[in-house]
Amino acid sequence: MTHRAPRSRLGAPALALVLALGLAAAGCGRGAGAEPSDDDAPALEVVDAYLGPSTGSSAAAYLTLRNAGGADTLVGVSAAGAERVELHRSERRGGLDVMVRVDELAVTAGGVLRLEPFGDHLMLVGLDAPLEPGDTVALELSFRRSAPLRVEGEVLGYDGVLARLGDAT
Ligand SMILES: [Cu+2]
Repeated sequence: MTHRAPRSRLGAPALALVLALGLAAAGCGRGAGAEPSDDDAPALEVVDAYLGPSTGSSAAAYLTLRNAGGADTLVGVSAAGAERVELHRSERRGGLDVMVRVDELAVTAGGVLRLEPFGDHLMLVGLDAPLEPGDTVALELSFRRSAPLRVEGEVLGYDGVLARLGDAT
């Protein structure tokens, strides 16, 4: 991971990502420049969880997982008021952007897993009731190594979701 960004060629979103990655690496240990290795204990933190408004009985959820420690894997998510939560990966296949349901998403040592619009994301399926801007939803994330993490996500309108793209949170 490089901390030197060629500023002239990077737009704001790319620069924000570089900064976020730098912060994660800086928080990883006491020793300067000590990168966590895969076998170190993971040190996960969820920041900025939010959802889009529901369409039908489903809704997309987004969050950022920062890992200041060793490698881990997100193996499942549950949400209050939803029958289940699927992990979706966005991939480009034959010139088309498609969503692929996956069983797990990797969180690399010292890395950041971003679940964001047009990228990998969560999908709440089988909602009890429609989700509208201002609602909050309790999510629980399960990992292969770490204890489960609970987080509250706020439901945003579509404009609010799009405004998060490129945010350096
Ligand atoms: Cu999806």
